[in-house]
Amino acid sequence: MINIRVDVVLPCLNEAQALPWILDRMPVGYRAIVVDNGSTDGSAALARSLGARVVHESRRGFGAAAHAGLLAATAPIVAFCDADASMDPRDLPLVVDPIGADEADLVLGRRRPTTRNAWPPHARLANTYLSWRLRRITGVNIHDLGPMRAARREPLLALDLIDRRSGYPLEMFLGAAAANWRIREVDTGYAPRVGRSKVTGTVRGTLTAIKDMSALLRTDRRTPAAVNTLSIRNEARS
Ligand SMILES: Nc1nc2c(ncn2[C@@H]2O[C@H](COP(=O)(O)OP(=O)(O)OP(=O)(O)O)[C@@H](O)[C@H]2O)c(=O)[nH]1
Ligand SMILES: [Mg+2]
Repeated sequence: MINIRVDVVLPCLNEAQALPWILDRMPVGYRAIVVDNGSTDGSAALARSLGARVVHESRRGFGAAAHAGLLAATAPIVAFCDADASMDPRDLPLVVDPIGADEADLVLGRRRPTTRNAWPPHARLANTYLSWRLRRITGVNIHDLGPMRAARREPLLALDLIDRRSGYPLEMFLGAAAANWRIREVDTGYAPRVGRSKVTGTVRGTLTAIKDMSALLRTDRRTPAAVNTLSIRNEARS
């Protein structure tokens, strides 16, 4: 029996086309937790048939799915990876190993495009600007708020993340920085997604992401008042 060292949370909204490739590329000792966010393309049944653990989250939103995966995880280390084949699970040890070696508390994969059209120019620009702001706010030297990442499960739960939409990865980073975690960035590959684009490739998705992230940056999440504001905002959305 393989010892599961890492649970890999894969938020999934209609990613049946990408799942076989992703699940086939999980490193040994890494367990896939596919969080089905109300897919209508058979993603959940497919993931189960391919041996993944499947968790259901009915509330829409990237953060809702990612957090449901974190709550379902039991391994000491939890990693996150998009389920659209834009990221290669074989890169996961790059973010996990520094955590296992106790050299970092949060490791983020900086997306390095593997082809010219992997990352639309507007999304790259927005991300460059966001990273610049984050360097100024936190002093952490990051260049991308990459969704492939890893941390220890228990401290991550203790961050008490509240955002349930596209601000979740940002809130995790801000919470980790506020708690003085050792945050490290490593290069990871980024390929064109398989299947229809939902966020970055669409104007609506990009605007929603900018709105969610701007709201977080306006609030200082370290103060109780900010946490209350965030929680009220999230309630209003559901
Ligand atoms: N957009 C979106 N993605 C979700 C949701 N729930 C789970 N996901 C998954 O979260 C991951 C990231 O979403 P993506 O749609 O790839 O977002 P993105 O990479 O910014 O943009 P595109 O790849 O262009 O769609 C994917 O694996 C989605 O299937 C949700 O409610 N909305
Ligand atoms: Mg994607």
